[in-house]
Amino acid sequence: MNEEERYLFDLRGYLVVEGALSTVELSELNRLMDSRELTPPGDDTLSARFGGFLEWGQVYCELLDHERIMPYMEAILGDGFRLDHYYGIYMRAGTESLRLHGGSTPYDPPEYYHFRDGRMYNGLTVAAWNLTDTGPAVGGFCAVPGSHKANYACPESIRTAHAAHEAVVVPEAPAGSVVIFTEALTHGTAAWTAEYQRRSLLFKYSPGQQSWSANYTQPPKDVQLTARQKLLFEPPYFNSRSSLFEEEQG
Ligand SMILES: O=C(O)CCC(=O)C(=O)O
Repeated sequence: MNEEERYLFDLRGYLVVEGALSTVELSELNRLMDSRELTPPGDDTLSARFGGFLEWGQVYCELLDHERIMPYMEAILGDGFRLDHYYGIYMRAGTESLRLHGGSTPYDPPEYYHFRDGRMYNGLTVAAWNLTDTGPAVGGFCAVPGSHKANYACPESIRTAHAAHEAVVVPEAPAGSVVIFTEALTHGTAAWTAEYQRRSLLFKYSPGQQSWSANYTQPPKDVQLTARQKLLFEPPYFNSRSSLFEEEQG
């Protein structure tokens, strides 16, 4: 994470890292998803979710600790973070928006953004891999930049206007990019209008000592994980947590 990225993440609460996936990775992820022949998404948000993709193959599991996100996650969450839960979002033309949620105020204990002793501390943090383009012309992830530090609750007028409000941004995030955001940010989904499917894979990480979810996500049964990937499935605790960044974790 370079100086500019760190500044922008602190300022806005999210970052778009373009070109994080190679063209080979991107086409393999899309090919495997095509091969699953999922029930197409409908109009409502619930029908626009899918899960279980870590079972689909190595290339999906490699996203768990992909070399392009690990330096960002270390800076944002510190060492020892864990996979809290994960799911995918797919949308078709007409799939509805998801309400704006999150934000610094009112305070939500597992979803925080703090700054102490010269570094940031984040609660639940998301790496959302885009397998197709999202952005202002088509919909997808949207957020109120800076709201992870807001001292007032997001007004109903902004929630209602949603992506039509000037405070809400739908960032350009091309296929192959990863959108990293703190759940302390007020964010949601802008309705989908493109003829192609939206395909985003959301990996939600918590700092090592906490869990947002009541269930601890289990590793896939049929895919061999590296030692480091296995560490991401450790339950929450703080003391003597193994480093994700020591050489021997491979
Ligand atoms: O559309 C997105 O990427 C945001 C989704 C989201 O906020 C959620 O699933 O809770």
